[in-house]
Amino acid sequence: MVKNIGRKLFFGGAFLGVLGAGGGYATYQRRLRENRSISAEDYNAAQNQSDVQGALRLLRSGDAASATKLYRYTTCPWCGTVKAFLDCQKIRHDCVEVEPMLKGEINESAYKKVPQLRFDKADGTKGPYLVDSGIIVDTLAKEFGLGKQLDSEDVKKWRDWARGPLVRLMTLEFNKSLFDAWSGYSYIDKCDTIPYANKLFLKVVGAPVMYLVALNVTKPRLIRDGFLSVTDVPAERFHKELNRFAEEALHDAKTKKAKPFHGGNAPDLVDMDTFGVLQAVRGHRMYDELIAKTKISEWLRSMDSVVGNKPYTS
Ligand SMILES: N[C@@H](CCC(=O)N[C@@H](CS)C(=O)NCC(=O)O)C(=O)O
Repeated sequence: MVKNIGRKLFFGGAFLGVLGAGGGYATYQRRLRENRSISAEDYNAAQNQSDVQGALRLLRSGDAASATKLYRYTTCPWCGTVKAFLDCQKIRHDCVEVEPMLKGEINESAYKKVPQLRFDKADGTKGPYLVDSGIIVDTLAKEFGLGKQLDSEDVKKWRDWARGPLVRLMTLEFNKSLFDAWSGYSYIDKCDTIPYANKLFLKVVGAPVMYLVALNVTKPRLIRDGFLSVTDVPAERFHKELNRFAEEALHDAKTKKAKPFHGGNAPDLVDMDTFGVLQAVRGHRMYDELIAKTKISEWLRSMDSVVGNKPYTS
């Protein structure tokens, strides 16, 4: 009898496990399809361009008639780059937290990735969107007088580094085990707008997917591109890259002295992108570790002060 119940529980559990894994895989494949259904370039091009120009004009003038909204995931590094830009330039905006599993907040958008910057009017009238962090930041940079930086090879080199290998090393460490991937989603517990069932679904299905993607996609790419070797410990390599940033990007080649920001006395697009990427793990044990173990803590403090953040405490 007890043996029978045990067997039923075992087969029942195995059945649910297979069902969960199958459901997770199907959801993942559907997302990939949706995410590829339209490119950011095509989506942006399909917006009413005179509305976009009008919205950018309002933004530049700081006009109260605009209500700029950043649709994002808190833990999305690319969303962080847009937020860092908006904060550094003191551009008034609200953040809308997108629930990462069903993404109901961006339902009406055919483009399914975040960040998305939406230029509504203050009276609630819907405005156009700009999507893709690189496009958003570059467009705003031109509007806000930072366009010349886009021509600098050095700026380009470090921005590519921040948006490429740095993001990947951070993602790998963030999802290094099933447990880590699960706890990486705990930020969502604080989002009152997200129903409990979605939170659970996110952890049960989302965390294993993130773990598998980190292991099978992110890690091999880092190895292929020479940013990780098979024997490297990802956290150590992540810290090594941040120290390289401190030693090379925050160093003036002419005076041979350290400088407060890559941009000199004020942040430039390199500082904004790098800081923005790292904000994806703000409050996570990875952020405390990078403050304790790398040479960028002073720069982080300076960036916090520019963007108007409270001083960081773990
Ligand atoms: N190149 C894009 C990448 C954006 C991206 O991949 N965002 C992730 C979140 S970090 C996303 O929305 N993935 C699709 C999903 O969650 O389904 C950008 O810079 O904005």
